[in-house]
Amino acid sequence: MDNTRWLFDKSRFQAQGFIHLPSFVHGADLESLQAEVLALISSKALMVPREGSEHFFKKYQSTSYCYVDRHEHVPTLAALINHPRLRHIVRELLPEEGLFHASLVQYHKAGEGQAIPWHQDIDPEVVGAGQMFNFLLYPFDTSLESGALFVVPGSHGNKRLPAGEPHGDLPGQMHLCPRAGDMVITDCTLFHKVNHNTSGRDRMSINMRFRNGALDRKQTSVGIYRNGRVNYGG
Ligand SMILES: O=C(O)CCC(=O)C(=O)O
Repeated sequence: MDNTRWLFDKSRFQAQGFIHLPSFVHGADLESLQAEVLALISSKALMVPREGSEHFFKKYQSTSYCYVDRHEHVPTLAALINHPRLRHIVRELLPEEGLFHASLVQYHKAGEGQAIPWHQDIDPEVVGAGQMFNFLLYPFDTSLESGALFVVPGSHGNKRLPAGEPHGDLPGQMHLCPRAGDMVITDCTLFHKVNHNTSGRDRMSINMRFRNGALDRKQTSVGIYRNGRVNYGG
């Protein structure tokens, strides 16, 4: 996985709350990742069951198919979690103790209009910035039509998302269309969303989440949306 185009600029990351690292995975590793992720999403038994979640889909309009902690079924991903280059960034961000928290594959199927509205992965009033991070890896190219990653640079910290329309525009928003093999790292308090997949192509992301080892899992189980907060832990 040698990659000379790779660079992690910590001060830039800390200022804007995210960073886009092109071509983090490429060549044979990318091909394996693609094949393994396609195999994963073809197995409905490995997906988080959707029965009983109709209220959540309707209210929050977060509709992706999710595969949580299935990295043992995706050997290239399991290896990546412990890859020296990735662990180097984790150490830069969490010098005291950076713990692997969870993996999450999200799938927006062609023709279903799936999306993820504005959210913060953790409650910024409880945890704050610099404590938990998403390492998002894109196995295939994304586009504005299949679902761009929208972010508000500098929105990470202790502020909560303003109340409003789940997908409504926010001041300062911008979007990224990561290509196959790109990594986007975000602070979990950053305001971010994925717009609807209106394309004829499937859209997938892989998330490797790391947290400060001093954080208790109870502190990280609440996600913030523009129209409410959700305790994923139950
Ligand atoms: O799929 C993406 O691009 C972003 C996923 C996301 O918002 C998340 O995992 O919190």
